[in-house]
Amino acid sequence: MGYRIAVVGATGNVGREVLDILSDRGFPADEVIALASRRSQGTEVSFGDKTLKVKALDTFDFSKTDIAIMSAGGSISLEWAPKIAATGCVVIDNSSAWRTDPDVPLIVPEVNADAIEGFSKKNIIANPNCSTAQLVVALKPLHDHAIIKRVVVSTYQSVSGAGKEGMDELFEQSRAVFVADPLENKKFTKRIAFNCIPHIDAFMDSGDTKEEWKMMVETKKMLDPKIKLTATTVRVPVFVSHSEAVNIEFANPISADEAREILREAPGCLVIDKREDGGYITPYEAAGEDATYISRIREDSTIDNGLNMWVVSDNLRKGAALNTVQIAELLVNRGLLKERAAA
Ligand code: 11C
Repeated sequence: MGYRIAVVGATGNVGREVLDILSDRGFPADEVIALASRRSQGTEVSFGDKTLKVKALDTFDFSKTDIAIMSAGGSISLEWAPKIAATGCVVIDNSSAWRTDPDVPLIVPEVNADAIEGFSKKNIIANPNCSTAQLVVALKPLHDHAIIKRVVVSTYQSVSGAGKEGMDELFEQSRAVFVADPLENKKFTKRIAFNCIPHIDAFMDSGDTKEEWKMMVETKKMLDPKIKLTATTVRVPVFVSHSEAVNIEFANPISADEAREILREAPGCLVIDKREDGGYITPYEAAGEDATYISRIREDSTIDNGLNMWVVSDNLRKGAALNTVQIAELLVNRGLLKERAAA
């Protein structure tokens, strides 16, 4: 027996990716429904070799739907996730709206799959921020081995993290540079073409941005509240895939060779780490792929038990769409949807 699954925000970067991944991975769905705002009603989106007509979120009846994967932004999610969840449909939410709610599990299946069991308090499961998701996939197996005390991470985040408008702005500005047209900043605060911007999301009183804060609180929630983490998040002129330079201090000794072997065996991780020209991954190569790639693993000789590494993943896939589909698969594989599907 298959499930009925709705994709909310189906016309956006992540929503389209969710539809592709549901189809590619053969998610056991009897019906997939594409939903968006009334403005997008009637738009066509692809689902495998089929085309789905987008329906309006605000008139859809969720009462016979098992799962809603929401990628429509925080304010839509704050308003709609509780209403959808109240019908008995489980919400898997991609926005930041519910991540810190103690009654909402925040899940990366390779990291904290067991925490999903608590979803029934609100019937909502949160998906982490893309820059946190790839980081915790790489940190978890190392933490299990040598206990992480502190992480210092600098990110190089692609414009697709800012949605389709972010991608359009990089494209338009790059074109304008070549033809000597004036450059317009709409989505980003400064020019992104041939530049980088050390500012993602709103500034907080501490001086950190919300993106930096999210990496800290989400890592603690999913991995270990004792881990200290500080981040500097930077937007770079790359279309897809976030990269991260990560410095880790462990409680116990761990060599670069040991870390490489542990990560080679770890779920979701792919080590590409040869100390030669091109023996590492770049964001361009990770785009469209599912893995979290790890390169440049080496000891940090300035501290005891320290390692450096370079972590790259497709932010639209592991950071968003793929992870939400993996959460949906976890619900199915653990039998957590059984009663409703049989109803
Ligand atoms: C970016 N990481 O690259 C953000 C996008 O909290 O889900 C995802 C924001 C979030 O701009």
